[in-house]
Amino acid sequence: EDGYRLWLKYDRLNQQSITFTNYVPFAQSWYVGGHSATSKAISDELEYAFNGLFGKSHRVVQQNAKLVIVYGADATTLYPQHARQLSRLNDEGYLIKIVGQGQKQKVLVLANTDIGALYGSYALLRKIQTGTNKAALNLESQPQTDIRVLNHWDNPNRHVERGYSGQSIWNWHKLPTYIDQRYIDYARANASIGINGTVLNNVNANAIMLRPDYLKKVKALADTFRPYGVKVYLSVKFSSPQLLGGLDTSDPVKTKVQQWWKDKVAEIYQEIPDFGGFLVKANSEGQPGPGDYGRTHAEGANMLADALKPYGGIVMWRAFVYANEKNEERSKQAYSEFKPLDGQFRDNVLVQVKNGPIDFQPREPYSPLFGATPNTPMMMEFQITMEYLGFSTHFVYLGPMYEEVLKTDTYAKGQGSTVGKVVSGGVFPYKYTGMAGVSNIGMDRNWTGHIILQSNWFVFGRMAWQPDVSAEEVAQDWVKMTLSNNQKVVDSVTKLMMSSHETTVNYMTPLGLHHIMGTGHHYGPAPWVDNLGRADWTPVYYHRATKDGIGFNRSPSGVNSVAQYLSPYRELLSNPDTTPEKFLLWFHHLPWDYKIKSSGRSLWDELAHRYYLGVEQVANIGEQWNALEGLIAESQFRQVQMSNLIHLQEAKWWRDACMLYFQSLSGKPIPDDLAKPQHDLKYYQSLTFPYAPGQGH
Ligand code: BDP
Repeated sequence: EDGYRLWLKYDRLNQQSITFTNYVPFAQSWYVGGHSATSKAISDELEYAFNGLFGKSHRVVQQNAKLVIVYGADATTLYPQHARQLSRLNDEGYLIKIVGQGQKQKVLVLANTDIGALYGSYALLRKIQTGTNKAALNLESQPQTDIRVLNHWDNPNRHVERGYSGQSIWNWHKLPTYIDQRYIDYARANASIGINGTVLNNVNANAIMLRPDYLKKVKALADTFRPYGVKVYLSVKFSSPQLLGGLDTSDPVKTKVQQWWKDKVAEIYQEIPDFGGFLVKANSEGQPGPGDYGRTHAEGANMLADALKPYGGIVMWRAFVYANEKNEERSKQAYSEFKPLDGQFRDNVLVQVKNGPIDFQPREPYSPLFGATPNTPMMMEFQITMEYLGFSTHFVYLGPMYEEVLKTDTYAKGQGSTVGKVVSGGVFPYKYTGMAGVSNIGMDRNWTGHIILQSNWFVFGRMAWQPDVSAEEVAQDWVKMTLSNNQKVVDSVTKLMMSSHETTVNYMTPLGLHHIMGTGHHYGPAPWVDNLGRADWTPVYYHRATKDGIGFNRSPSGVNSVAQYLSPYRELLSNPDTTPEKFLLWFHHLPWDYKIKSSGRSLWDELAHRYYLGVEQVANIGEQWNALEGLIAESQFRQVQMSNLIHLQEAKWWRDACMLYFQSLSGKPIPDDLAKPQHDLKYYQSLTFPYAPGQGH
């Protein structure tokens, strides 16, 4: 076991176990209806899974089957008693039913389409893998968002921007002829958690992807993924008409530019009839866009939307912008730019916005764009790759972070208008809804560079399907499927996972600090950096620490970004005494001796306390993990154990560098009971990492 199989391990169950005896009849006689490629994919998966789990697998005719998986007309004719329930489900939903008694007992997986049946089959396998009581097999599920996509920041040369798990899994050189087994396993893994799309290339897009020879390669991937319900999308460069088409402009209102896109889109659909659409990063961090011609984001997005519309394609237009003419404070800019455009986008455009208003920090308040646009679907963009969270050596489960964001109330239509509901169309009736996750996948044997980080891919899929699913429940499933069903392992690892995000925030950016990491590569702490191309790239801009205090005043007496939130959240955030402590220094600049409500400590002491606590918590992860030796497969165990050692070193580095730096401003002592930093500030400031992974466009 080296992690390659992810959560689809299907290792042999103990013959004495209840799970084995409960489910073995199904492995001995199962049937899958239909003749599509997806129906074959279901059969292949069952064959593989049942042989693994039970050591046997027999496909039989429908009449003799104890497990029947059917969809569409087959489902409603064979089981008319469930037709009503089925008709209430969408195309991707499924029902799992246990019917009859004793020898006559059957399990039914019913759906409207083959893809629904595929999702239902994976759900059933998950129930078996996690040892679910057979009596509990009565499920009805359908995705709450339409577009559930991974965003790969992968370049054509196989470098992955912000990737920490090796090269890109797309071997453009050998495509379209060579179909790596990894592509199929990738599709299986995604289908098993409900991910139904993939944007193959980096948002800092290379126009080459739209060249005819590359489209053939894209087609080969699309053909490979199709049986698994995974659609292919591309990131496009807005200046492609010039770069590829030789036009003298890419101005979206020019007919020749519009025609170029129409022709290109027609060419794509010729190859890939179910192509998903485009993802666009425009007028952001140097990328071209409609703003280059004085046009709005809506004008740019609509031009592409018009080209895609006849084929059912969509545009995901990113709201990650921070260079507006008003030169506003960075956290305010996306809202300022996009809120006024609400209602101006075509109905096949979604605006894709990062979860927080700055940039994937270890913790951010939600972006106020969620809840602000009744007429424009806001699509969630989470980062799964660990750009700001320790690359691929820190033990961090992101479920609780995603959950925190999705459960926050925007009050857009009164109480209960959570971000998750906005995203899934439950607050405003969006035509399309979606969630994107910036992928953490690479060529590393274990896919994500760290076994535990596989769980972030897993939880992203589960939360995109069901934004209100509990992070803890998902963690448990993942541990059981990936590591072990042993109760001690499940309890212990789930517990570590559930507190791991808070732990990381403690030793990196406690109390609402943000953007204090190393320049460019974002590896390690560098809160002292004050001289970059833009002030709003520097850590000092964000923490604003001086001898008097620390934090960014975004309250009404400062830059007033709180005004972008709705009441009563806005008022809550306006006052340090009512601001959740986790966001204190995000919204307020406070004196070092400001008294922290929850602890009674001074702000300085609280900061110290959290940095030190974070390191203790990381040490605890290592100890708890070591206690599981022998209960987890050797290779998985060692991989995590080795990463834990690096994790602890780096947590100490974060703590010591930040403490010394902030101390140089506050002049306050590190409390006596806390260990003194290993080195002096100069030492930490002198560290350089020219070859840190993941940087560069
Ligand atoms: C930042 C990353 C940069 C990405 C950018 C984006 O540092 O590599 O290109 O986000 O999302 O966090 O476009």
